[in-house]
Amino acid sequence: MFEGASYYADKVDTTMLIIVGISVFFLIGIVVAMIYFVVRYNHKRNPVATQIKGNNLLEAIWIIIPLFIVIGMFWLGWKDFSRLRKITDYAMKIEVTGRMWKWDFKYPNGKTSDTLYVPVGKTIKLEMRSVDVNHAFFIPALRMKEDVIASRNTYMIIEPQKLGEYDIACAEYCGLNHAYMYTKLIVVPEDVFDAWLSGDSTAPSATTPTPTIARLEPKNENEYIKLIRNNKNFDLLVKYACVSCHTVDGSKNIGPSFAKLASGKTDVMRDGKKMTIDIDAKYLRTALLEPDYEIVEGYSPYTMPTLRGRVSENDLQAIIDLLLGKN
Ligand code: HEC
Ligand SMILES: [Cu+2]
Repeated sequence: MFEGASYYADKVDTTMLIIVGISVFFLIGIVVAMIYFVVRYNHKRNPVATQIKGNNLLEAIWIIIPLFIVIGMFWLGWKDFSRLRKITDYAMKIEVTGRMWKWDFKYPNGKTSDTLYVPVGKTIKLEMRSVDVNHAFFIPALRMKEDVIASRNTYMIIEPQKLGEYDIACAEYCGLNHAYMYTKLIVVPEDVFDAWLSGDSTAPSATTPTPTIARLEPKNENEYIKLIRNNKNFDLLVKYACVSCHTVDGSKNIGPSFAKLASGKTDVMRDGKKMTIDIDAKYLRTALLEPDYEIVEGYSPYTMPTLRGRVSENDLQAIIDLLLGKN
């Protein structure tokens, strides 16, 4: 189906599939029953109409069962949506302005753009307003849509978890050039985003490399193990239970040993493709926040829990520095 770029998108897809499944089930059931009744009780076979006066038990059943089914559907949609709506510890607020016929984005430091750039793995609040008529801000890859209404502020919380470029559209007919209200959501690694936000003139694309990213220089494995063990933040690996899956001494556990990072490179699968990646701050950040984006060869996805939402930026940076062999 269409690509989803957040956990929320996957949940929307699941909810959607369940509801479509229930609908198809009843569609088929009702049509089959209808055809059966048409054939069985047509005028030739059943010349004298049968009068049925009602059946309280049957009526109660077909009120109560559908009631539970629709309450279930409501619950499926509501539980994650309400969680998302209530998030208050977002990392950044971006102002979105809809106008005929263009979107504008304004970042916390005052920078503006007409393409929406966001760092991957962060929770972002979009505060939206329209300066003219009603529009609707729609990001299909995130399965998110919200009206942008003249004279009222609305908002949307997004948590893009996958690097890439995604469509943004206006989903409410707003005049002659409504169709021009297409732009892009560009999800980039956080350091790329920071460099762009703080004034780097070139607009990043999802794959822009940055010269500033700290790299892990290849090291002798024993030397690297010593660096990790002696790091002042070693305790963080215990605090976040990393060591229950990763060893430091090179032996294999549920996850690859941290000692294997010493070579400065790692073999991973991304979207089913095998590749060798340099170990740098960007790779590690993604590995920690989006463990299933790149899977280390020979290991299973959906095993490593994301640190997203349970780590402070300081701790996250400290773990990355530690794994880079810094002090
Ligand atoms: C439940 C087990 C589990 C826990 C807990 C866990 N990981 Fe992982 N980790 C894995 C597995 C499995 C892989 C390999 C599959 C993958 O890439 O997701 C992995 C991969 C990694 C990689 C990529 C390594 C490489 O060779 O490229 C890094 C870095 C990493 N984990 C760091 C951490 C850190 C830091 C923590 C603690 C905050 C942690 N992990 C917690 C299971 C775990
Ligand atoms: Cu519009």
